[in-house]
Amino acid sequence: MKISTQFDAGAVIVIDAENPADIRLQLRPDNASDFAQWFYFRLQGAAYQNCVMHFENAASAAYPAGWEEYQAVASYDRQNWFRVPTRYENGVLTIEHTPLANSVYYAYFEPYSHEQHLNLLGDAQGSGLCQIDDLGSTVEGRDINLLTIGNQAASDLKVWVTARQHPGETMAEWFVEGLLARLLDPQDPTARALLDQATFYIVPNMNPDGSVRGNLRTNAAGANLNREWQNPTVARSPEVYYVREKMLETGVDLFLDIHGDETIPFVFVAGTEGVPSYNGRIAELEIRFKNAFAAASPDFQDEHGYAKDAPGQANMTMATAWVGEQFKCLAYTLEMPFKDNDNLPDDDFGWNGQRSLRLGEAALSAILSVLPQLR
Ligand code: GEM
Ligand code: ZN
Repeated sequence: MKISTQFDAGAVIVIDAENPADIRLQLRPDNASDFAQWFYFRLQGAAYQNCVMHFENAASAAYPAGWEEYQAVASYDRQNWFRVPTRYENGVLTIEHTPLANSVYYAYFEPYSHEQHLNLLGDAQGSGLCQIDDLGSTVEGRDINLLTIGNQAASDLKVWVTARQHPGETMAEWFVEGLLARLLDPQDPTARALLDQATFYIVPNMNPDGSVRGNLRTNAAGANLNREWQNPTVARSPEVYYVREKMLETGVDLFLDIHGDETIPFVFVAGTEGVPSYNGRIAELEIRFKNAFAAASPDFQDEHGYAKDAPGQANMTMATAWVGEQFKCLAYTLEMPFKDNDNLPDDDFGWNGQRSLRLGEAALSAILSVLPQLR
């Protein structure tokens, strides 16, 4: 029996893997920080054996409450992923599964590889409606790519979407894949109406270094990018630095920052109620956006989510707060669950890449609903 991780986003510590009935593992922290929760590994040589995999340090995960009611995902081909029996007891996360083949993968959530990312860029450019620009290089020298879709007319509204500041939140890039596919569909009336009035600036992966490394939350320098927006630096957070510079060049009329949440089993948004300039205009836009989003997707809801920030108490180092304040615009953090969406549960798959992709498609309807009121 063998456990391996030498592939894109592979991450686990093996303590002992001799006995299939007692495989001892640990969560591996991000490469330059203490955040730990993401795991992704390959198990070989255990076909038809009842495998019991214990993560002995699960209680020290970044979000231990993320293990409550959580089920890990598994795949034989890395394309079709399904949930497997998982329990969290006495600080130990245990996956119990009998593989039906000699090679099987287990992960925290459905991965989105760097090859998929590069293919996403190529497919978008191939549409003839999308321009790829390089904004700069990450800490480890990977490209930070911006996709620009639209006529870039001076009068155009500017809609910005960033995703995967936190690399382990792979649902964010699945979401962008869905949003892009619909936006680039010349037969889609919502997409056509949007591109008549707006130019879209989309960064499908803010953190490619952390993604390849199998980090949960930080870039290769150990920076949590969603805490770098007030004072990014090229040395520690070039990913934020270069995107922020481009935003200051283009302006922003609407901003969505796409994330995943380890604990809350729902799809929800978090706005800018805590930034100094928050006012009735933005509050009205938020209501309009959420109503349209709920009409476009039963997977979206506004009952469960983060506690509202008190007036003036927003954390201004976060993307949504900084962008909302800097540009006095509608700005949302959009969260999808690592677990499942409890108002539309799917026992076989939970929340997954395809549901994230469909939500990205639906988000365009919500964006269209507020476009006329953005300025
Ligand atoms: C959050 S995203 C911002 C949370 N916003 C409010 N208003 N509480 C983070 O960055 O910690 C969660 C995530 O990473 O998805
Ligand atoms: Zn996040």
